[in-house]
Amino acid sequence: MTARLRFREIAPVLSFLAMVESASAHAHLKSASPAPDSVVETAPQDVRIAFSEAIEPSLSAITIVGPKGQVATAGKAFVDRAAPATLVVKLSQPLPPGAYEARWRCVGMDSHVMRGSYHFQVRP
Ligand SMILES: [Cu+2]
Repeated sequence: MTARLRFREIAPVLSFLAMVESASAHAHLKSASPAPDSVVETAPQDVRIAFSEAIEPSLSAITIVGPKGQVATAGKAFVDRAAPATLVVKLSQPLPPGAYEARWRCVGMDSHVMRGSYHFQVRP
């Protein structure tokens, strides 16, 4: 049997495995407060991101970066006691008006590291 034939035989198996892998859920952002691309009137006290599944707190993080590139978060993000899929981070002070970027990283049950970011604005 040639190597080529052998590959033909296993190719369907490989593509099936690839499908299973992509169909298995990584933890991803489901919703957030402030919401992505939102404009808020009142400066938030914290930022909360709800993921699609429970996450590993020690390997997950949220950083809020302000208009001048300053980090606006106080301390490490933690998992909400009442919601194991929600990561919360406190802000160091009520956010001054401006545009903010929320950068997040999380590790779900399948141990994949997922990252993303979104923007929101605090209105003057
Ligand atoms: Cu995954």
